[in-house]
Amino acid sequence: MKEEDKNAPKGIYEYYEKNPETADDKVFGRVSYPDRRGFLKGAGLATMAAVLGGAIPFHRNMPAGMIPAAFAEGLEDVVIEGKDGLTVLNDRPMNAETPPHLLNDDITPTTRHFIRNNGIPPTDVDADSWTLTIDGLVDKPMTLTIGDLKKNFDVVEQQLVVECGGNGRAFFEPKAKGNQWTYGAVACSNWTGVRLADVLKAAGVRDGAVYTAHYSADKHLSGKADKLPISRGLPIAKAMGGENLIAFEQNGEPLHPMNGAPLRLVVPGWPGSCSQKWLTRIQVRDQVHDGPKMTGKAYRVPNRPVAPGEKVAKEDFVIIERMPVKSLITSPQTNTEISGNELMVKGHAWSGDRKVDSVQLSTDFGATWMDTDLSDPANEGAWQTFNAKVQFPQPGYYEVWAKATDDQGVSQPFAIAWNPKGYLNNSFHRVAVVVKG
Ligand SMILES: Nc1nc2c(c(=O)[nH]1)N[C@H]1C(S)=C(S)[C@@H](COP(=O)(O)O)O[C@H]1N2
Ligand SMILES: [Mo]
Repeated sequence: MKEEDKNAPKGIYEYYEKNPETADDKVFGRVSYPDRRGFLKGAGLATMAAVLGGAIPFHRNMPAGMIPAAFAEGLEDVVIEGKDGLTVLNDRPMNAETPPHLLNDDITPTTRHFIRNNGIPPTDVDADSWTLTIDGLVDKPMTLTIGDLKKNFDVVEQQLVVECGGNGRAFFEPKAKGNQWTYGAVACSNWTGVRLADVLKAAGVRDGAVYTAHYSADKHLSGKADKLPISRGLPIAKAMGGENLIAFEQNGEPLHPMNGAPLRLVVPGWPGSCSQKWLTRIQVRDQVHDGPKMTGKAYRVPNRPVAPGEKVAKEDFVIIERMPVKSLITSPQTNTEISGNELMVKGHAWSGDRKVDSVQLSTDFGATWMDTDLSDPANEGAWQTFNAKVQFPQPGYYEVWAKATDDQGVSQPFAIAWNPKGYLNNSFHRVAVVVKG
């Protein structure tokens, strides 16, 4: 076996084969969540039942470690409790995205918020005893419970976009390694929490602070306690922006276990990886953070445009900061057939930490563009919603294309700006529509 293969993440089959008794614990993580019983609950059987979408009446007859036929049929049959209609891209770690037409709501329901895990989520999460430590280059290091956060700081509610830096990777040619996200590693839920900036101010950030470092309770895929799956951070200036939350509620309820329960960062407009889930510690550092997935080529792009397939030296990669201007058509679903010659088109647009000025649609492969009605964002960091009625001159095959332009005059490109790791694909979203006579 080549070195590369040995270290590749294991899929479900391989894992069950090797270690059947503990496989579903390892694959899905055990979660005990006091006020939301029913999610992957702890015992292997309950975990399995939750993933299969129902209790298993004849479970006593199941050989230990048998892979249910539902999995054998493929990942599309994996049901994640509390999620609805997501496409599972990887089972270990769990990664699942949302088809565009299920993102039609202005506020993304928790059931449709994508899941991007780098490791194994924590088990036995107890929101009441969970603590967050702020330390490093601060005057007053502190350890706070979620109760302390609620009591000592302004509690705010914000609609915030979380988008994975690798959203759209599936369309890179040559292919980039990693989860093959198409369109749906993005969501805009309503988050409740306290401002990261307020907490950092209370701790007293000292002169010389450069970057934050975020730590969490999920485990590395290897199971080794001294290895972290991911620990990212933010430049101090971004961390002190009022838009970032330390969140304990998602759409008015405790966070979904796969979205970081009981506590996470939500950093709108920057790669989703900045929004550390299962947050336990924020350290203030006097240098750019160098935790796992901060260094090398992770969440980085070349410092100049490169040709598809071009090799780029490691030192020429820079950390991705804001996410680029982008739009998504959420209605109609692609491959819709209509009769008649008109169709309402709806979707969302966002641009890092900027506002979107306009979204235009084309039904003639980009030759002409029409304007849409575009809403203002509900708050800084929320996506905006566009609507327009499009008309088709005669029956046949059409594509509806969407193009957003932000308040700095920057538009989405037609083609992907290729980079080795497949980040930041903000090319036009295209949906197919067939008009029947
Ligand atoms: N602790 C922890 N935080 C994490 C991750 C992770 O694997 N572990 N994944 C990050 C990445 S890459 C993304 S895109 C977002 C996704 O958030 P979601 O799973 O709630 O959609 O979480 C980020 N926070
Ligand atoms: Mo991500």
